[in-house]
Amino acid sequence: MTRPKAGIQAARSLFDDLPEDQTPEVEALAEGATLLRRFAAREVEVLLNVISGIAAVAPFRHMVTPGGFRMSAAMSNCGNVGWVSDESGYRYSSVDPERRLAWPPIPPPMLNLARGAAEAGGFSGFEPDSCLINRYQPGARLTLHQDRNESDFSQPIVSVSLGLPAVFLFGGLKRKERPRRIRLESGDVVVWGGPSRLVFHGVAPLADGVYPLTENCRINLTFRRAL
Ligand code: MD3
Ligand code: FE
Repeated sequence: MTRPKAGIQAARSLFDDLPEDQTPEVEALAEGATLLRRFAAREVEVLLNVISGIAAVAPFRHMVTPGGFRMSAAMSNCGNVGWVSDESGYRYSSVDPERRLAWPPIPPPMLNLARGAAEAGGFSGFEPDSCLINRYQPGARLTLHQDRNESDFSQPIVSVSLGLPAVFLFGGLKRKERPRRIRLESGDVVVWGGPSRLVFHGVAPLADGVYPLTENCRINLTFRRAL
């Protein structure tokens, strides 16, 4: 009775020393929305390094909503324009208001990832001009909202999760629709386009945890064609 179990345990201990499974997997979430599990798993470390480089130029900051609330996620941007928020509203700006300088360009490893993911999600020719970098620490969240500051809703959005896992809230086209909860892990990529482009979405408060390369942070990259 104990022999097969011991055998399974022995086999398991062999796998314990292997790296985690990095096989990508495609999951259709809704019309136009595709979860590419582990699509960026092999690039997590490179991405975190290029993000550090961007943050050294354009530091993470907590923006203020038009309603006057400090956002719990810290943000920075790269690209021709960056998403900014203050008392006067949300908008895209070619100038970082903190530094009064242009945002750093999107580094090639990020741009290539965004193009490849859009293609894999069924959107060819995606050329993002903006990448919002959101940094979540435990307790940080993003309340349900729509992304509608972009000029062309036929363009998809590509999001890349890095670091600690998060529960993503995937709602419908009306705010009152109860959102589905989707766990996103480091290296997961989601492409949002077509009928899913204007769905309400958010991020549940980040749980405590430790991810070796980011300590207690989740970082999300959101690639958009803003202009
Ligand atoms: C679905 N960021 O910055 S990325 C945002 O994890 C934002 O930081 C979240 O929502 C984050 O606006 C979610 C996933 C995402 C981004 C844009 C979408 C999902 C979307 C636009 C339409 C539908
Ligand atoms: Fe959003």
